[in-house]
Amino acid sequence: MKQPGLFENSTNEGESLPLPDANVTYYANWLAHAEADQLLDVLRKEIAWQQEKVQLYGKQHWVPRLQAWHGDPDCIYRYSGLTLKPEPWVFPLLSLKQRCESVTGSRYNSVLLNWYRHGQDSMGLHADNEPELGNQPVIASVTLGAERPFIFKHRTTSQRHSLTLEHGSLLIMAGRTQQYYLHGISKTAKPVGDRINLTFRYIYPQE
Ligand SMILES: O=C(O)CCC(=O)C(=O)O
Ligand SMILES: [Mn+2]
Repeated sequence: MKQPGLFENSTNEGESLPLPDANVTYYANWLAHAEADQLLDVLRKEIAWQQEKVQLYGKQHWVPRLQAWHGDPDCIYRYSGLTLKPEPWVFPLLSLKQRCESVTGSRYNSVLLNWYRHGQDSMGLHADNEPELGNQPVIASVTLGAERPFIFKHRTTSQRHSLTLEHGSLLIMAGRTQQYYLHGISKTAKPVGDRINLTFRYIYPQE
């Protein structure tokens, strides 16, 4: 997966979202446009994308998107009833991880990749609050490709906030965000191109 020229001159100031009880920072154009294009292309081709099945109310359903999980060998992740064993770190995921670490000052040992092929691919409202993520995880989310609204829903007030995640952007969810909010990507009937999202996470070892 060696690709020279990725990740050049790509930094800007983050903006803090006005969400009560949360700590969310958004960096538009975190990656320069050309490198985001190149990264999207590389990930489409080089990642071993899988479509998982989950059990819901006794019925098997295809997850409406493609996924991949990379990280340190001991990072076993249980997610919506799935147990994912990681693929190893490869370029450019490792470089991207290191760049996320330098923005947040937190460490990551794994990344979940999601490929939304079209408007019918989605992710239901959920929180990244599995026990292995620990208390108040700092999640770094990189978006490439088509713009889709990212929805936050406050768990008690039900207040919603929609944020369009742009090509090459970085979203950091920290503090009490997972405790107070659900988030997700809805389906849309509009014609939209494909989108890849990467969420860098730190998984604590489980006994
Ligand atoms: O695609 C996105 O922006 C969200 C992904 C997400 O919430 C997750 O992987 O847990
Ligand atoms: Mn999530």
